[in-house]
Amino acid sequence: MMYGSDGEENDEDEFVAPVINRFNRRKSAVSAEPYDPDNEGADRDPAVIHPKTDEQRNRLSEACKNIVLFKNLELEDLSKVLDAMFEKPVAVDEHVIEQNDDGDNFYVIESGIFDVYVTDSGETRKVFTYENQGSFGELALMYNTPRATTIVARTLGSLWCLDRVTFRRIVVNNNAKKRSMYDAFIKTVPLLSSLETYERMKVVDVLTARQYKDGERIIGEGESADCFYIVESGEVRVTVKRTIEDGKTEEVLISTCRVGQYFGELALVTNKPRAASVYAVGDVRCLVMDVLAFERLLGPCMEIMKRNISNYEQQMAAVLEDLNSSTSTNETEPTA
Ligand code: 1OR
Ligand code: 1OR
Repeated sequence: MMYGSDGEENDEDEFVAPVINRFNRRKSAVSAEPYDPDNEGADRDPAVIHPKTDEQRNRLSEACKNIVLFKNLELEDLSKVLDAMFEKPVAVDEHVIEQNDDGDNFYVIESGIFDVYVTDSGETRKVFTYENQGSFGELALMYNTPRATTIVARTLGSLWCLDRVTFRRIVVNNNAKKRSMYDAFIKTVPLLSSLETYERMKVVDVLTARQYKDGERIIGEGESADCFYIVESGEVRVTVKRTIEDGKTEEVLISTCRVGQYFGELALVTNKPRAASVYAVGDVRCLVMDVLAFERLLGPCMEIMKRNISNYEQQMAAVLEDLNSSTSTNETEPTA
């Protein structure tokens, strides 16, 4: 290992770690410990550098391309992270992480299949499998908790490791604020209330905030769909086009979504074009998730969404009935 000469840290905020999951035996110690960057010895430890061949560097960049925790990093920080990473071959049945151990490294998968086990009250069950991609081992480093799971290689594999100090100094600094800021909001979103803490944090990591001005169109009916939205502040109106006489169409208001409600799920669930248009009412902020993250992370909420989708048809019938029984209404606006 070689050492460079860098190591600044300027995040003054205290980050209070949330409880990680209900299987964590040392819960109280976990939630009581604040994140204190000053304790990390940022000024004392020089930057870690593991020299790499061009070939290694290319493989590493490729493996890290979709790592969510690296997405917010400035190029310079990302470069420091990549410098510090080192390659580790893994044998079949090797335990990369042992539940309840202290955390040493964060791992990015280059190749291999890794099973995740949780032991609770003497009972061990498999909770997840990583297949040739992804990352793990961030929780113990982020929140100073014991390892939440045991991770075992099912095949030969190769991992890229990032030491605890560099991970905390660079990656935690950049992501902790986002997690603490959005976690509080996400907890109040009814759709997501059934998620485990760990699942909720994964959701927070992939969300991005978007702002819209009054009247701005967020979704256009008939367009193809690539993301899902939760209203963080403000309100949106959902409208559908219907044909009136002479081939003219008008947009009919069918519902509104307020803070904590979601929209844009229908096209993703049904694989069809957008069923309605959605417009901002006043200034609006939405949290947005792309379709891949939606499919990967919101599986546990699918039943609720499907139930709500089946209500749409009933609501639609009621709206149409209302419209037909009144010739003019202030809830419609001509568009063509
Ligand atoms: P860590 O540092 O605690 C074990 O070390 C790692 O396993 C952990 O970080 C996560 O990166 C990873 N719950 C908690 N940790 C998980 C889970 C998980 N899956 C992978 N890890 N659950 C599985 C959710 C599909 C919830 C289990 C109840
Ligand atoms: P999307 O991906 O189709 C438009 O993009 C979004 O508007 C849609 O997902 C839903 O989130 C929402 N009632 C309430 N919301 C709806 C409806 C709907 N359709 C779409 N969205 N109805 C169905 C209308 C065809 C019933 C209205 C009473």
